Amino acid sequence: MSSTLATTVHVSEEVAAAVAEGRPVVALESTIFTHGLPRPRNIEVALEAEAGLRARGITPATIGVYKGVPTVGLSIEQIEELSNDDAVTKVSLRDLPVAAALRLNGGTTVAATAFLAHGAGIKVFSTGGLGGVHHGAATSFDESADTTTLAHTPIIVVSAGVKSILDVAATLERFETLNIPVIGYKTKKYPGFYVSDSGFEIGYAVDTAEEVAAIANARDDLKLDSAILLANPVAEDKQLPPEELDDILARAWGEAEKNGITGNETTPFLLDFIQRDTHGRSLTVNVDVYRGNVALGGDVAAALAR
Ligand code: PSU
Ligand code: MN
Repeated sequence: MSSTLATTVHVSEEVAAAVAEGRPVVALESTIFTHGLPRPRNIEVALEAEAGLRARGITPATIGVYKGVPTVGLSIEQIEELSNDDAVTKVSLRDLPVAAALRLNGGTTVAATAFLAHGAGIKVFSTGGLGGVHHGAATSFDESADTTTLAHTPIIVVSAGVKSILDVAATLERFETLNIPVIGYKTKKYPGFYVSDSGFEIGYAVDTAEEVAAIANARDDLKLDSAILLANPVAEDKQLPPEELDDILARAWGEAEKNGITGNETTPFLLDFIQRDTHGRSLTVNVDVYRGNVALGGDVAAALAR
């Protein structure tokens, strides 16, 4: 598929060539390294994800906003610069025109990354955890734009579910309402990001990347425009102890409330709290989760290219 993006968007030559030739490409987001992970781990993780894909002959397309230019295929230098920029903005889809016009540096969320990746003709996108419905959303209205954007962005998103900081039940209901299929990779238990089982069941499980590719092809044949969510749990021996999680989450929420944290600051605040509270153990899990999703995204991109 050719690009439908305006010329103000920059698609790197490497990514444009791979897409044009039908070679496997995996999109990667940038909020994970601008707002999700602490320095210097953020940059190591971002570059390791790219290197791992390249070693398998798969083209990585890390997506973000560099000096106002929405960029599909950031260079290593650009990734380093965004990782170290204290003023970098968290850019969801609504922020994209503002960041472009005001020449901001931005880390793109799942919503903004999926939009740009699809526009560039990329079919697979790997991330850590998705945004979703926050606890208390019935009165706060805090639901990530990830859900509504994925409802009309036909791409495959590989994640380890939604972060356990969210209201998982409500988020799964939203996916149903928005016609977004959730497919478990080798499981019917919806993963909970830090833990391999959130406690919620999902309808479908697949065992191979080929099946995922077939589902995406059927979606395209049917001219449906929703994303397909591939849920890939962290291995049980690498998860955070599930019995500790509820207590950690309760305290994370308490701190957020006490500090008056709202809006798009909520997710980074909670992730940071959990990292400090677990003395970095959640960070190790976060990185393991991300590695697994990048590898599986590579498998799916390769299957689609066959
Ligand atoms: N998962 C992580 N770290 C992150 C995020 C997800 O492990 O930083 C980011 C993603 O970019 C996601 C965003 O799109 O958090 C959701 O933010 P919000 O709830 O404000 O929409
Ligand atoms: Mn929000």
